[in-house]
Amino acid sequence: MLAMALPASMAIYSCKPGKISSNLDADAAQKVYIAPGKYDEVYAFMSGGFSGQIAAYGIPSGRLLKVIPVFSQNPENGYGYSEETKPMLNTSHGFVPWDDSHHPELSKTNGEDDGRWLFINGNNTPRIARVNLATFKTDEIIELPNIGGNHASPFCTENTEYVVGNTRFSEPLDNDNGDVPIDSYKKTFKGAVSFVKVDKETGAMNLAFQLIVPPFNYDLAHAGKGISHDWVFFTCYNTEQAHTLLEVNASQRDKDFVMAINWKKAEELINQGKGTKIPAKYAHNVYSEKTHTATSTIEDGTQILDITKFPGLVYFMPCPKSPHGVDVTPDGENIVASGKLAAVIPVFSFKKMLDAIDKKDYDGMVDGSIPVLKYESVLKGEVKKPGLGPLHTEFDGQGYAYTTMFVSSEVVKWKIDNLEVVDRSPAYYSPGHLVIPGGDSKKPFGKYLVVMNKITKDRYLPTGPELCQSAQLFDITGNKMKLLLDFPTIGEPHYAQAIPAEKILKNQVKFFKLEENTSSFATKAEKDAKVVRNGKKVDIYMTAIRSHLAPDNIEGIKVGDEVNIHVTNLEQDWDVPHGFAIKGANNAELLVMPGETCSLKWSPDRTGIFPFYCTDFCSALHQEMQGYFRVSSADSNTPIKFSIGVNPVTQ
Ligand code: K7E
Ligand code: CUA
Repeated sequence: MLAMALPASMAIYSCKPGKISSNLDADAAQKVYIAPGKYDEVYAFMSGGFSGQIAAYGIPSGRLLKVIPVFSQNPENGYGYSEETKPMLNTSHGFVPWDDSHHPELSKTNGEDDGRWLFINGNNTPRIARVNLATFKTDEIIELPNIGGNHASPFCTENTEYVVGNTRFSEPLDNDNGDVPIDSYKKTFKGAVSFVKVDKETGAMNLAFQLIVPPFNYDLAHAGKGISHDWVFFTCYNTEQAHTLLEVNASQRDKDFVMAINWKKAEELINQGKGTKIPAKYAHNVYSEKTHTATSTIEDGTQILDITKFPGLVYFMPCPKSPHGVDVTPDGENIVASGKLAAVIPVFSFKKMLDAIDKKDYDGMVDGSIPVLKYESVLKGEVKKPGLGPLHTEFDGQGYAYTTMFVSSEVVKWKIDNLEVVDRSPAYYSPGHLVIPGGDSKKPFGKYLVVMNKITKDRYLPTGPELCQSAQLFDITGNKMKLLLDFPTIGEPHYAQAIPAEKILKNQVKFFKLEENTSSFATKAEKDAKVVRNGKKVDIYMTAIRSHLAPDNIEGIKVGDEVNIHVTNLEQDWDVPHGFAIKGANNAELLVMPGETCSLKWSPDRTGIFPFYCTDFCSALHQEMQGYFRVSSADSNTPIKFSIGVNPVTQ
């Protein structure tokens, strides 16, 4: 959540609790009503914030469709608990089963959302994840070295050539001696911008290079498009370079910066061999749909470019008052940066920026060599009196921009060509990000706007000390925004992406083909189910199909064994997962998709009979889908024995 130091007079909400939603559309109920059995028009993917996950919603209904586990263990389906998925959460710090995810970003082709992948940042232990939207599974996570707080991340260039990220907390580079006095900040701390290359066909990521930048706090980013294709823009605050009480010390300067990076130029320099290779350790985790298994590799080394050594790579544009969001209009010409403490919204012109660069229209240098362009020279204009606390802006493709006002709790619609405010609507309460389908792309779909609020107050039935975070859906087809719906969200959503459903629907994987399952622990037919002891290690090759687990009677396991149960779901049909859980296992369940193999590690600590069962109500005889382990003492002679269907009850 954003916390800000504000003069007392500003620290008020314009919308008092209990205020009636006067902007409510008279036909709101009809507009959000999706008849039973009908699909929503749009998918919205909202970050889970401190939940570390992504939630997929149907819009306009606001129905929660799925929580996609990304950075946090998810006992609901065993993500991060199964042997196959644990490597996804590996980092250079070891297993990190949680993160703080803020900015989902859809992959783009020609500047348009293509519905293939969804990237998202891990803010705490810097990582970028890639979710496959054909399976709604996290396929890849790459750690980013040399940074602290991967907040300004991940944002795609126009054809997803790169996803970029920048550091929120500057710090010494990993390989420098980091054991330095904190007050040596200005000398020893650095920022680093990561460029992660994305393979066009597979989506596979790799850390191509990093730019070493001044030790500011980098907050958000968006890449250019169209005429600004070659550029990416970051906001920075704390250009004061404070390292304590930032609330006060990072709000000293009247203007901070938007940092413009010519990524094409950076790429050229790297291709010309101008990069410097430095040691850096980071995890790169990849999940395979064929083996149904993730592998984690610790990579070593990255290439850097020190921006002070390469003129023309980076420029700073002054931006009022601790800017937060930076958003680029669909045509790529205007760059909108929102200063959290500013009373105006500055809109920069890309053409003017190029012009100012040509004319060397500078207003000083950062670090003696990186030009600061003159504010007046790069400014298209300011949106006047937009409200208080502008944070984020999206576009409808009809010539309008929509900006959230955190402090005055409203969404403001303004016209891009003349920068005039044309409508405003209260938001309940304190909106952070907002999303319009395609709203940060070259071709917004428009129609809906979802604003994600930080404070719920009185909008829902209370739920103890913590109230749920809240999203609000607006109809933006008319001149006036119309409020349609409130709906609660998981965690704290920051950014979201929304996309017409058809772009996702057509790629859906319904089940995994059993014949393509190359897991070394797969059991492709029930007759091949078996139990294998190897010293203290026991591997159980189990199958699941409606409505039994095979084998279902297993004996000969001993206290102190390491038991790995590999369950293959033999179903070849949509929507028939089987679950697997064991009494007392210090672990979550498995939820095994059709055609998939998942493994649960279990170390029984006492003798006895341990039931296991399928947790997903899969058929009329689901309650019969169960079995027993017999666990004997460590020194017993109980032989390994497994069966299904022998010793009938009539015996
Ligand atoms: Cu919440 Cu994008 Cu992390 Cu703004 S950020 S609100
Ligand atoms: Cu399988 Cu219940």
